[in-house]
Amino acid sequence: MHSYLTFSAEVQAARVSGKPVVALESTIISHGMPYPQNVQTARAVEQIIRDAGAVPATIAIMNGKINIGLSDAELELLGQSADAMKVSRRDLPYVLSSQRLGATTVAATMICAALAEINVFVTGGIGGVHRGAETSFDISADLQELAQTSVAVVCAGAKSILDLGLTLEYLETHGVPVVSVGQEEFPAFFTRHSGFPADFRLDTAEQQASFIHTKWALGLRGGVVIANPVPEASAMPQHEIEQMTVQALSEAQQQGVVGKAVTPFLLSRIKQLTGGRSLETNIALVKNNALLGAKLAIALHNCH
Ligand code: PSU
Ligand code: MN
Repeated sequence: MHSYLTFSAEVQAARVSGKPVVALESTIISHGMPYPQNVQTARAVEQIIRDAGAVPATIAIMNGKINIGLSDAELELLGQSADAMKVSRRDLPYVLSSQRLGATTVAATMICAALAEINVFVTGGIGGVHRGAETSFDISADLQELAQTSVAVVCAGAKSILDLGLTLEYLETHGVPVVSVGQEEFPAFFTRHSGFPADFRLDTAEQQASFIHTKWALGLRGGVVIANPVPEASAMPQHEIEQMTVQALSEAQQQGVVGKAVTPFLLSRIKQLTGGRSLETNIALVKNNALLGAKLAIALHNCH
């Protein structure tokens, strides 16, 4: 096993006894939600996975190591630290070699999960092709990672701060299957509807696991997007989100926000504009994804 990896006692025990493990990202903790809701949510999400019979492994970079599973103190440190670096693929060698504190994005969490032989990963929303990418070239490294790293990513779709049509086109070009759960449509994170169909609909964990197992058994490397719509009762009104997204996008442009700062800027601005409501939606959908991820990890475990 890779010398940069270090496992929590809980995850190490799961590896020894062969229990299914579910990876969780940490940018959602450091850059996606405010303290203390971020730490509370991270703990609640881990507990949902345990209660469903799998083992949670929140991933972050600390002291030159990739931590697979965090202790309570480590989770608290990450949740409170103002200077945790947002780490995607290109940032991994820097954060490790400089011994900085790093929170992993979807792309970096997939890389670390694969190194640790974990094949199911739960998050809120994936990155994608940004609106206006034809001039900004802003396309999340998450999409390239999905193209090449063999981890199933459970999410609630992607936020409409992105161009969801172009995001789906990009995934198609790179051979990444997009599977919706319980509906035909690709969900848009805060809402269940994007106006775009997913590639396939698979409602049960067994169907999803069989699909993923088949992909990898064929030697087709790369990820699968499992898009699990936010529960109806927790979804936000479509027009409201769209209005705030347009405002946040224009502010980002006026203020010259570029590069890796774009996504955190938009997420935090939308959070402010919706008051606490978008945060409640965000927490509900991550919990909903955690349950699905645990069931999927168990079903995939039984495929082998
Ligand atoms: N989208 C969300 N919530 C998030 C992110 C995206 O709805 O927290 C985070 C994830 O960590 C994702 C990253 O991998 O932002 C994408 O950033 P970028 O667009 O800079 O690649
Ligand atoms: Mn970007």
